[in-house]
Amino acid sequence: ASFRTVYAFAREMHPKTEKADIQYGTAGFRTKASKLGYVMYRMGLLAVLRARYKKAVIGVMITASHNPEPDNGVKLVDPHGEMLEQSWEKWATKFANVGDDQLEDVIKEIVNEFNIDMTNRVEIFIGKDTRPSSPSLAKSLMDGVLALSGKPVDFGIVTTPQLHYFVTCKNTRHAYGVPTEVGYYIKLVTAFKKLRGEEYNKGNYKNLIFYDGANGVGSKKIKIFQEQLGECLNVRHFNDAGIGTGKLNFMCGADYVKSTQSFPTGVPVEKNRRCASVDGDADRIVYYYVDDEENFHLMDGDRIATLIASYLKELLQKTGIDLNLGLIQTAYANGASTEYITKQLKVPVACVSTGVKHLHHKALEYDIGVYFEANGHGTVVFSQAAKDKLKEALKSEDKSETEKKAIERFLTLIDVINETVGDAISDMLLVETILHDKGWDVKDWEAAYTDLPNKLVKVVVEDRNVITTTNAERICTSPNGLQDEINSLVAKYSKGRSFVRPSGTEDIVRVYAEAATKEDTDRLAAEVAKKVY
Ligand code: NG1
Ligand code: ZN
Repeated sequence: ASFRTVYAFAREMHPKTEKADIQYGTAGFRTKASKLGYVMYRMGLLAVLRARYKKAVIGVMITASHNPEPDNGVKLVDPHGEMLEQSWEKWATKFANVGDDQLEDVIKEIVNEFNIDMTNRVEIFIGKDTRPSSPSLAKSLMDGVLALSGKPVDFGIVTTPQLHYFVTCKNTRHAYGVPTEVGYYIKLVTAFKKLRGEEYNKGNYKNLIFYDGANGVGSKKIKIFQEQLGECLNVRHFNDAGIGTGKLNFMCGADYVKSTQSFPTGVPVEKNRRCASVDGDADRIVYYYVDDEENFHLMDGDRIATLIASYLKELLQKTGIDLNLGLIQTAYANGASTEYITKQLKVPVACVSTGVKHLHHKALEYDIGVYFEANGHGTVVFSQAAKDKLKEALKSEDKSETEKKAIERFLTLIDVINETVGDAISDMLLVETILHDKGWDVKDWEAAYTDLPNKLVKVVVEDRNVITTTNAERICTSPNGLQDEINSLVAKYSKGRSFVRPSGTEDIVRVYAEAATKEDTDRLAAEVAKKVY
């Protein structure tokens, strides 16, 4: 390929407009949409190089998730539907920050380093959220893909997890499913209907959920699910402002509900009604309700994870098959959830650093790995060996009819789950399936354990990177002495726990604290925050 077009295109149509460097972080690049044109062009180039290197389809998602509408962002999706491999993040950063006239040199550098065959024909799958800036950014991205003779395949407006699913399906030659939107709905909806059976209301479970689409792509897509699910799952849908009405994520959506621990606007308050909110690209979900006294109750990612893990454990016991099951959390998981899952459910828990790629990676070590961030991003992954074992057992004559029924249910459950990445709507279908099967309403679900009061504080400092951490970010290794100070503050409070870490997505330090009472929690958070300033 001639790299000359790369420079010409860059200079004429996508010149670098920003002087300041940007960094490919946990969520890819994310900033004001107006600053991203040239970054998109360059990510188009990088995606083609990555695809040629991997000899596979690479995905590119244009979204800024729960950020306000004027923001946008971009993240690359690797061949198996995972986030871009960490060792390539520095290449992404380099591509974004060099001058226009250095682009060709950087391409040559990466081609040499990885011995990339530049004659491969490759496809790049592109998806975008509903932000008004997304179509023009997609155009810049496609120019980058075309400049290196890659083939862009535009899926239009899709959720982040849908794009991950398409990439996985394509690269597994449809073994995971059909790489189209229709294929995605058919897979999930068929499995869900099978699990639900004929009886839609069961015990305390009422077949009605209020759904907050955050005025984003989660609103557009839930409509298609509603059509296909029919009476089977009764979803009443709110916050559907559509494209460009300026309300995306505004006082609604999963991030708003989780971080303010309050009810979103746009959803009518009905006492004891099961509600769920998704975020701006529909990869996160939280549940909540308001009780008779109008108190707000949040069922976050920890709560979803424990529900799923306990259910899978029970079902697994019924199959009579021995598979190992683990739950992956981060330091932000509520201490009460960790205690409940280890002591009562006796499911082993692993703690990893913040960022879905860490959780996903760890989850792959188990036959069944359930992972969730407290903010509602997560899914379940099953090893190929586990799937094979279940399918084999279904044919075996040693298995009883009851066991076979459980195995069949287990296999169907796997099809409701989008294993490629956290998927708000797939997670909702899974939670609804479990609550329905148990005949539970939110209150029964909530009764499992009581969350410890917790608080998350942002601290603005001159350089967030002076704070370094170890042990899944729970201990800080610098600045010197800070951890000792945190230890002595924590020791004053019953059930106290606190840690600090630099954010990977914002220029701040996060302080987390929990303790037995709300007053203690607030005090502990404030005291630790003071040590960070
Ligand atoms: P940072 O900014 O590194 O704390 C935040 C979330 C993560 C994850 C990423 C990516 C918290 C405390 N942190 O990371 O869980 O979702 O954004 O979006 O919620
Ligand atoms: Zn998101």
